[in-house]
Amino acid sequence: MPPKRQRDQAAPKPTSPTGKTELLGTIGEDNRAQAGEFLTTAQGVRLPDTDHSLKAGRRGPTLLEDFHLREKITHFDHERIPERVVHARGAAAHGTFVANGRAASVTKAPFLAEKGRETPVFTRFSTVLGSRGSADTVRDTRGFAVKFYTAEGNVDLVGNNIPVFFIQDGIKFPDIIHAGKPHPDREIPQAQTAHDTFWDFVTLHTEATHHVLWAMSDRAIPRSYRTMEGFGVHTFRLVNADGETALVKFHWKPVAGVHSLVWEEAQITAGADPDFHRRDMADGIEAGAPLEYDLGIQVMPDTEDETFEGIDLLDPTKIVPEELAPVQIIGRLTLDRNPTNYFAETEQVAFHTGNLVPGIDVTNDPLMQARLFSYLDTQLTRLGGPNFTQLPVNRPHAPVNDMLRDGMHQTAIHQGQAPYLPNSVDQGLPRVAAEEEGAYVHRPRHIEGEAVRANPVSFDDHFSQATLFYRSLSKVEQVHVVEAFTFELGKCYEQAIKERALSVLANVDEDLCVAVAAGLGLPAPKGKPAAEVVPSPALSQIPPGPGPITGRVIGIFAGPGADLGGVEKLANAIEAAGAIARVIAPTGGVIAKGKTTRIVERTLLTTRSVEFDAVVVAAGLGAFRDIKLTILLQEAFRHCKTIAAWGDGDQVLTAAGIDTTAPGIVLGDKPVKTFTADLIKSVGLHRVWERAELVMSS
Ligand code: HDE
Repeated sequence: MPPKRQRDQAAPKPTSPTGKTELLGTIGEDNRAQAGEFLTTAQGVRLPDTDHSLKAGRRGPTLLEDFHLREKITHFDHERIPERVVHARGAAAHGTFVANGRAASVTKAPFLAEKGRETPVFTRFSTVLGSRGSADTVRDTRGFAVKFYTAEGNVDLVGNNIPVFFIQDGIKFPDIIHAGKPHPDREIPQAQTAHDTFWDFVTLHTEATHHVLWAMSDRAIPRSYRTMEGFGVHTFRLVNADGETALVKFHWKPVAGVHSLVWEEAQITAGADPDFHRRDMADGIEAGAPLEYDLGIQVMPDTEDETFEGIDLLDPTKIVPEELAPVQIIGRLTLDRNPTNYFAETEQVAFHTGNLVPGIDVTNDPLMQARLFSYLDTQLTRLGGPNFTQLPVNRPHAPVNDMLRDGMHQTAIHQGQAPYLPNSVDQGLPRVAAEEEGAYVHRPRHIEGEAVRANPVSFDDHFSQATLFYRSLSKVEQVHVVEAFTFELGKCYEQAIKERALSVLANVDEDLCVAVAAGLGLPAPKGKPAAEVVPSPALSQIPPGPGPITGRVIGIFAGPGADLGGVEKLANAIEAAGAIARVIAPTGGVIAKGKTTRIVERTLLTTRSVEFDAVVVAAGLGAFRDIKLTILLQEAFRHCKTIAAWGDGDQVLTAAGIDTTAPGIVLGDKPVKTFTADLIKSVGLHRVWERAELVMSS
């Protein structure tokens, strides 16, 4: 028990930050929300007017005594906090993690090991390079940070959607980030790697090559957070109830499949809807389509050399192919609630790789070791002091009795007189726990060696897994990689950097190097790429068959005169499949036919093809022509999306120059079952890649 308050002591009343005294209510009645019906000052004084400052006469100067003006402006002046130095742009959701019990053999952490155990989580997705207001769909690595509010204390799995990293040692993090951020003289370009300094660094520093290959692949332009894999990147050490250890890599597998945008679509979206990913997540959750991921682990024996099948598990530029160590699913994450307030939750959440509970331990991966220092440190500046763990989104759901005292923004009112141990004044409390009582006891681990600034020799292999990645992709994905390299290097000004990049690619794959060199108009140098690699099919994103379409968006073009009964039927079928139907019309308002009406959700002016995973033209509009619709359909066609029409809707397609005999065009007289089934199946395949050669490759 915490020490009792002394008889002579009092403390402020237990009010909420907004002056409420009642206990937490049901949802929507949170006592931390603003209180009362009247506008007040921060001190709770009711205000008669907030539009006029207090002046000496109607035309007179403003008076210093206007406490309301000064408080309002002063608070406003300090509304912004420093944005994250990396991962500034992000969006988040609340949810639950449910363990399936299969991890019990490798970890004693109950939130992973106990079958059916439910743990509340907060997950923040992000891009790395852009500022807080930058676009969502830029080519970049995505952050995938999960805070588990476990009964044993908070655990953060601060991962990315790419399983490897640019650097092997955290001491180089400022270098890679400085190189990727906008140039310091003109502060351009924003949120992208298509510029000289990035390519200068990664080509001089070839351990980045594997991550660069992923960054130039479709992985760096996800379709949605719900279609993105996540990875813990580093190897972790799990400890079971018997004290046995295993080396483990964490994977998040999206239930909706792994899908990406195409590059042109990503670029258009950055302008047409810079909030694309956060809107998609929030809309999906609101529409009742939660984001779901299975948490999986690859388990490797904890051997003295910490390698597996010749792969150094301490090297964060290496993966363990899933074919060598299968991903075993240990639970499911469901994100089903949007935050109430962006700043309070998404902006103020503070992750830390050192937030661990018994059963999860770290390894000597030198990248991980630097992170263990960095995350705590950065919050001191970003959140203005050491008490950021007391912010509502960061508070553990386990009792806290930490002896940490005072500091900026202290909101706890600690009792007792002895914030030190050992003490007798407060009855010797709080006491330390034994391992059986849940204490995080560090496993003794043998450490011996000379103090050196050097890497293990095995870290010198910079290319073999880049080759493995490239050769494991399907043809269409390889073409995307070639085009991404050609685009990014084509944006560089320095000839020497382009040439150096080609000499790096020559060591990855000859065909890749030759194709990029051709695009740049430069000779292809010779290198020594690994001759034989065993491809890992798990690295390709092309789905083997149709998958779920949960949360995907299908646009139905239906102006006045359209077959509204059919629209209704189709929209219902789409929604029954877990997807979102949006009606597009030439102008806003409501379209009506007979007794049927339908609200227009998008107009040709407010939308663009990039909003939809498929577009359908309703019957009744055969004669309708509009250049914006033509562009919408042509873009959808070029981006290999499913296009459908029923009745005379096919005339609109033909008029837009769409070859209705091309793959991925679904036609029918009416939106009957077979029509909707074909449409849903085609969207389930994500894209009509058979069309790619016709429309996309340059
Ligand atoms: Fe981070 N990283 N990082 N990082 N990182 C931050 O922490 C850092 C790395 C990742 O949504 C910062 O609170 C160092 C790898 C995510 O709030 C900072 C190194 C991976 C997020 C920081 C790395 C990540 C961050 C900035 C090299 C994937 C966003 C603000 C040793 C496994 C979390 C903050 C969120 C954020 C440091 C490398 C993932 C500065 C020094 C590898 C998802 O502390």
